[in-house]
Amino acid sequence: MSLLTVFDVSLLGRAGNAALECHQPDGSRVELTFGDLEARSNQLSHALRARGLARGDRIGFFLANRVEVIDLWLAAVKLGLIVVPINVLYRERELRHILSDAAPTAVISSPDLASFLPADTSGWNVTELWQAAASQPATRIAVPCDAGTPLSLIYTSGTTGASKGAVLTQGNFATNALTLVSSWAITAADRYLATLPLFHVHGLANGVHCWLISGCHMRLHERFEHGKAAAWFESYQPTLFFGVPAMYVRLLEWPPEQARAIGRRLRLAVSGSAPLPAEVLERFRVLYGQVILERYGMTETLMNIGNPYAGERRAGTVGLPLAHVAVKICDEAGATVPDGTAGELWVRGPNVCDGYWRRPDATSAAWREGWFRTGDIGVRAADGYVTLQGRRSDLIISGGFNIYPREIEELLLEQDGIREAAVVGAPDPVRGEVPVAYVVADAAFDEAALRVRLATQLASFKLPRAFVRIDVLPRTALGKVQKHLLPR
Ligand code: MLC
Ligand code: AMP
Repeated sequence: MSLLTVFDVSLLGRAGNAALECHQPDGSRVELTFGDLEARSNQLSHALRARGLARGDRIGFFLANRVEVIDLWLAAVKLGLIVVPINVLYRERELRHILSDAAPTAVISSPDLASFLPADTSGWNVTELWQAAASQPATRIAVPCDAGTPLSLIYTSGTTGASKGAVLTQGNFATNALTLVSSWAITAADRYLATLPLFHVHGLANGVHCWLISGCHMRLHERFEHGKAAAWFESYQPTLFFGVPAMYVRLLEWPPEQARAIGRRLRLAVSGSAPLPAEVLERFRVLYGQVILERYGMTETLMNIGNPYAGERRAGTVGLPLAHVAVKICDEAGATVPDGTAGELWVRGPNVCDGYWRRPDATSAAWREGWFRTGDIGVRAADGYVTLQGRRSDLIISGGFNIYPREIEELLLEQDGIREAAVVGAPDPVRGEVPVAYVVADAAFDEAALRVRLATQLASFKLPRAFVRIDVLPRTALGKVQKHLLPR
């Protein structure tokens, strides 16, 4: 079964139903039915074909949330293309790496973002491409695809510092969303407020796919803006919201009467991508009258474990394995540990990606006898609830965006005046963690100039919030930096 078959229940079966509302970057308001989305993506399929794209080709998008991202996704499903979503906050260094690794035929972008792409990128202007599509026929082209057809290369930071493309198939996306729609009782009557970025799996694989499969209504915003979010809840009256913990922390700022009114309309609020502090869950429950459902996933596996919809949503835990996922918790040697003992989570199921794009070494390091090693450390209670306790690597998660210290450390070491560098996560009340750099630097070190330089190279969420100068990094006898000994 291809992904299109399950989308067709909405694209064809609910063609006349209102599907999507959003504001475009030029301020214009768009309202579309599922039939409109079908026609638009058909026209785009013809336009992409006319530009030479065929099954298996990669096509990147470097765009903020807007309706064209949806059109592109649907056209790719129909043509068997492989979409490469690119975080709009990425800058030169990150962009260069992804583009050289994925080698997309082109990257679709808007003028404001296109200027950040390396000069040798084959960039397609979003407005021009959609203008060309508007004169194409609205008849469907559907290339035969099945669950094994790759649909997306999504870059996820690796412990090596350079990110790797997880090869996600049509079957991965279908399995993930079909399970979530049934597990979370999502129906065509729901109203989903979408503020998560569409270039990551939380907004894309969960948000967009649950919407298309259930046939509910979606309001899409360019991004979450904490000053406006509560007003959006009031005007749209969603029944469904997916967010990262930083968004829920922001929503706690809202006055109690308004929060309570929003909470009465809300049927389900889901949190993931970073740990949700138990205290935030409790404060949200008191204010909004809703118990947030926390779930756990990854780019490579989509969703793995979640608290139950009908059952105890236990604060501080990520709940129980989802219906299609096998989970085991292992020691370093790969043996299953008893309940109550911490170990690494290994997962297996039709949700797990095919491997890393053109990285057989990284793929064989991450998979063991059909199990994917998540790198997350967790413990299972006797009744099956899983609590995450951290990671094997020193990943920092800031506002739901992942940061691998090694990538920043490598860049710092290339700078004049820096002899040694170590980057760690410091606690932050809203974003969970923020990166802080410890540097051993000589007299040539100029922090202000360095900040300006780094901003052109790295996404803003990766820029160290502080540079702490120290005389020497604490190291083991073997020379490994002991980050836990750095002053915080
Ligand atoms: C943040 N910024 C964005 C942006 N999100 N810019 C453009 N588009 C976005 N989507 C920039 C802002 O411009 C600002 O830049 C800085 O980030 C901080 O923004 P803020 O609004 O002041 O911060 P805050 O209120 O803390 O909110 C940040 C946030 C953002 C929660 C909106 O962190 C966010 O959207 N996080 C979602 C990440 C996500 O989707 N993760 C899923 C990964 S998948 P400047 O220059 O002023 O600093 C995964 C698997 C799984 O992990 O299990 O889901
Ligand atoms: P990414 O590589 O961006 O897909 O991020 C995946 C990582 O986010 C996982 O490996 C976890 O470390 C983390 N993560 C996702 N959901 C949760 C959660 N509910 N609690 C804690 N960490 C989470």
